[in-house]
Amino acid sequence: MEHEITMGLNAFDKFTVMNPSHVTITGASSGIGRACAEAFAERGANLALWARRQDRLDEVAEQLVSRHGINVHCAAVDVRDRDAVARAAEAMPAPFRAPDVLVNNAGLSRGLNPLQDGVVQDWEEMIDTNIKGLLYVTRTILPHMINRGTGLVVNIASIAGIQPYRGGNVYGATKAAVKMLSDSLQIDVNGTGVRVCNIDPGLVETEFSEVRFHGDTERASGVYKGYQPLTGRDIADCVVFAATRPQHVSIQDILITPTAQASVNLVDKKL
Ligand code: NDP
Ligand code: 8X3
Repeated sequence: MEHEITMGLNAFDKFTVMNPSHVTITGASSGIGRACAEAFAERGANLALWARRQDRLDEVAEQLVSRHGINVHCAAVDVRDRDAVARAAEAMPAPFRAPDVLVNNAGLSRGLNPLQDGVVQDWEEMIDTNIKGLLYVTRTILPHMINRGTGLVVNIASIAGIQPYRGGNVYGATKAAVKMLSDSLQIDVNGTGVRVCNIDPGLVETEFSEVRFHGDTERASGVYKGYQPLTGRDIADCVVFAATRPQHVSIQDILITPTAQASVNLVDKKL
């Protein structure tokens, strides 16, 4: 799992660079999750990939296995379904049940209505996926990491959980919850050897806006016009950075935006 590199003149300078061998990623069929799969595969990690769209996962797996010769285990899992999460975890080859890295990435936004015009079904989908789904997955995998005494849980939250914007209401609330769960988890796992990294991305061009606008691709592409948005790979690089620090280093929190985005509401667009 790890390579030892000895540096400097005394014992305190000795550190261990982590090289994850097993990584479990939720929401790996698209966007940030898929980019994480690619980035870890390039480093030779074996992958467990979860999402609902099995055909997409199979396509990702086929590509990564042929390019990098790694093992990839795919499972069609809806993280909102607690029993399905438990069954999928049970069905995984043993090393993935206690992966070196768990990337809690599966998530979505639905709609951009002010709260007074909100669609309850959309609210429930976001809450069930972004909060409850993340909890189900973490509850299933974390105890195995704790038993082993190492592991990294990466939670993909959002700038939308720190700063509000019009219509972001429930989505932002779910991401504020993710951030609070990351901060709480830091405390709960303290002393176990398990590390937690919360990542708050700004605007990343993925299928996110297409999902938010229920398939309206024209409206979705408008979100990313007039500036250079982040890519899934930009976020994956942060995840890999956190995952490859020596065991004594914990990257607790990363806020990453496009250079054109100063805050959630201020994007320098040249339209
Ligand atoms: P995408 O829509 O491209 O990817 C979302 C992924 O989540 C897909 O793989 C999707 O797979 C999966 N997913 C959604 N619902 C479920 C579910 N119920 N069970 C299992 N998997 C699910 O968007 P992003 O890559 O942008 O989103 C990834 C994460 O990043 C999300 O948590 C999002 O909130 C967050 N984020 C995104 C930002 C952005 O600007 N794009 C900025 C900040 C945070 P499938 O449909 O196959 O199930
Ligand atoms: C996604 C970023 O600003 O589109 O979490 O909500 S934003």
